[in-house]
Amino acid sequence: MDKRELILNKNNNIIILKLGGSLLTDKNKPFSIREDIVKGSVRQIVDAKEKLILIHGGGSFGHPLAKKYSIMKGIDSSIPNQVLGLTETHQSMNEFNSYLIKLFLEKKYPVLSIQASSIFIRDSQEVSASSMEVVETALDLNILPILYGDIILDKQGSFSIISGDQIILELCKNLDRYRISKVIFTMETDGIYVSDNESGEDCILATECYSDQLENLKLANLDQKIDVTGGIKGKINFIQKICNHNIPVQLINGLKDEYIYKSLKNQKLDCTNILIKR
Ligand code: IP8
Repeated sequence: MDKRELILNKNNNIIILKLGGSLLTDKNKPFSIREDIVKGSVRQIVDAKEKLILIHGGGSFGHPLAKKYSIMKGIDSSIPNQVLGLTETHQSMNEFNSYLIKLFLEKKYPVLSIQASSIFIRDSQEVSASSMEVVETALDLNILPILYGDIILDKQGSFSIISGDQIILELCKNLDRYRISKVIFTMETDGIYVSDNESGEDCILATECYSDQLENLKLANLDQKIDVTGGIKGKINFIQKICNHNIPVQLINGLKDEYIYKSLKNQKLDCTNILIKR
């Protein structure tokens, strides 16, 4: 039996954990890290010792620059220095990611930063993944792969942004040798809030919901900060697509005591669970 077969025979379940950019940074203040929250999140991941892939969002390192240069709209020669702005956006995300990577390494926890802009390319509306081998081989070696919202180039010679949520969806579609047991979105709220016609309450937490009910949820109106990749409505759209791969999704509050740890350990939480009908 070769090494690869041995690995395949082992338990190959993994979790995908997303740490939202608005949780980790102050989205209203460019380039500001919420250090205590980031450090607390890293510690909980290290303590949990679960096999996972970590994804983080852009927060104040990605969205303000992406907005300033209209990166989402693609190449536009009327925007001064747009291509330079594209590369600055990428570099800004790298710097934020390096901060996280260093925290893991200080705890002697093996992590590998994988740049989405190097492994994905867009072709019209579709994202294609050149290879998931790097991610899977890192997992084989018990290395925690870390990916993050980034810029993405496209085959038509333009560019846009690939959000952390889109990266998760691509992993759900393309991972071959690993089975994703759940996707956790860590945010600064308890989950999805809805308005309830029956009780007349206009903001209650949806604690459990089947993926096929997502479409009909009456979302409560919550404040939105700058988010070039779509806010909660965009997130629900991605969640539906993730669930189409039979993967349950959990949305949790990363500000609550040990919630990241507890979620990784499948403990009971006050949060939103999106379930799959079997
Ligand atoms: O915060 C966006 O990633 P997200 C990344 O996951 C950039 O939407 C560069 C704006």
